[in-house]
Amino acid sequence: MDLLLKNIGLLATPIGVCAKRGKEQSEISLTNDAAIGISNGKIAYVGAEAASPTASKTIDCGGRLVTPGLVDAHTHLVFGGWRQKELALKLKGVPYLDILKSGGGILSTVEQTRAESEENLFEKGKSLLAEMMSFGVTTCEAKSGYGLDTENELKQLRVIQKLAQEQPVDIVPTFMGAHAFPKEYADNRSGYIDYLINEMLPAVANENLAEFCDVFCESAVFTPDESRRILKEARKYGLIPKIHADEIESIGGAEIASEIGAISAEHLIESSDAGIRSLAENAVIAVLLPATSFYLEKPYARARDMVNAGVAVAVSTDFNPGSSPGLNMQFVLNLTCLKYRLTPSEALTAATINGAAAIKRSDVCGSVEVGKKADLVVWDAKDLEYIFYRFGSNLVNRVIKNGMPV
Ligand code: IZC
Ligand code: ZN
Repeated sequence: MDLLLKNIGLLATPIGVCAKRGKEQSEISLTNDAAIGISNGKIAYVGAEAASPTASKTIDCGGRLVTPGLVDAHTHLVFGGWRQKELALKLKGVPYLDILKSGGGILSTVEQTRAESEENLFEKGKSLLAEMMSFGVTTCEAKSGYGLDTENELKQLRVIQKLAQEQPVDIVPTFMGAHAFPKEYADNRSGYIDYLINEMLPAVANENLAEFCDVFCESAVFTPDESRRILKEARKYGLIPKIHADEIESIGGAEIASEIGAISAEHLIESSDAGIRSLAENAVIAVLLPATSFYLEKPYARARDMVNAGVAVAVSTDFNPGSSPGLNMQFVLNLTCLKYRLTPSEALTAATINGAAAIKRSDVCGSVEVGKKADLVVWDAKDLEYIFYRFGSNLVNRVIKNGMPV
């Protein structure tokens, strides 16, 4: 054994390699006085400290809580600039999509991202990932969508690829050319969609730069028909569909996710009862983003109803410069309990194994079990409730990534 974590007061983790739905979402394993053995970056022992193997190095966890590393399954991590100037508009009551309509919002980030070099985007992304990990995240997803032309979408995805290679957080890449209509195509929607399908998608697939394809489905952005068409084409290139659905308006986004067999549907603030039922019936994971509801001052998605209906619920930051300029997953944990009314056990599942399942990584991370990556958080806490109850402080004592103390 390379490393033994001993004197773990409480180990709290979901168990298994699949998304947890319904009652299963609350069924986590709780072990007092535990130890975790690590070999070659993977978990090799989990159990009673008394029976633990010897190791060349030991970390005394001081009776603290240990959980799996958190999984942030929905981020727009790589972008140029910020959008603090929109705060004044927001305070005047200008809606998020009206800012986009007037050429700001996502389009302002597109301008700043196009103007930025690959090197600068890489350095910025690297420092943001270090901050994310300091809050307990060991795996995340990252979307393109601030290039909106072939050259700049590829640039963003190459930055994501290089970040995945050169810093410790595991990153899963998503192509999101369908994030907005670029100004060159403001009056030619079908022209942009043809360009996306005929040029961008093949280029992304050719360089193997993405695993998923996502679309911002809203009546004012990509309509349900346009979203369906793009995601079906993406599938032909092996990209798995994801969809930003029913964030601002209830337009049947959840139903489209079900119909096309998306792995996950994101936001779902305005989803209908029928939409929720369809997610459960088709085993689509709901990736809910409470920090976006907080920041846009919108209602919170019906997470409680979703869990009760048998939908696997994951939670993520939606980190982006417009609607969620925060990357602290611990704040998301607080909101998951307080606003979504999930219990700490359900919320832990949402932020670990269910997030991992939404990005096809639940076989390698998202729980503390022999054979999985040794991605762990040692918390400055003695019990699970504490990390959901406290807010505003960073409660991470130490992060272990691939068996290495960070
Ligand atoms: O930059 O505003 N919702 N896309 C969909 C975003 C938010 C990101 C942004
Ligand atoms: Zn998003």
